[in-house]
Amino acid sequence: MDSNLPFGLEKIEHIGIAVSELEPAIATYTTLFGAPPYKQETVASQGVHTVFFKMGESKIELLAATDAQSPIAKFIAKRGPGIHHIAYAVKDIEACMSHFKEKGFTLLSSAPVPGADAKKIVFLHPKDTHGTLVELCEDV
Ligand code: CMX
Repeated sequence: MDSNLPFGLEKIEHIGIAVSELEPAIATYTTLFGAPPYKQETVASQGVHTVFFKMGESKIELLAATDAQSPIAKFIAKRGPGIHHIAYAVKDIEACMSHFKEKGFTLLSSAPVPGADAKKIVFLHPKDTHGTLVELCEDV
């Protein structure tokens, strides 16, 4: 279904999975996908080490905390490892932010911030999206 551009979510860009330890998780997902990750990147501003796997158009991002203050460390302490967020590609992130703010969603930053894999990103608070953290991302 085509979204009502420029405000809609276009497609799932990736699914983020919070892991306690990166190396065993990389080994597990390398076995599952039959291929190693295509990218590893630390985003210090978000407190995350990220590792990306690709199958066709689908991407999985493993996320490990860089330190105890990381949102990933807090997430794992509270809920355990597992699916952390769903990231959706959008065409115009600023337009989406204005639109969703007007619709009553809580944006976790007032402007897009740098994300992994050459994206600018923003999160919607999970309390507004029925318990799932939503990331909007646009290619830089
Ligand atoms: N998915 C679903 N619910 C989540 C969640 C997540 N990823 N993270 C937190 N929550 C829930 C908590 O369980 C809690 O629920 P209850 O009130 O029912 O207990 C509630 O949200 C508040 O959680 P909290 O532990 O008190 O944490 P904070 O309010 O301090 O922060 C959040 C929560 C989502 C605002 C924060 O984690 C955040 O800003 N996240 C966005 C940034 C981020 O996650 N960056 C890492 C990824 C970076 C990347 O992909 O590049």
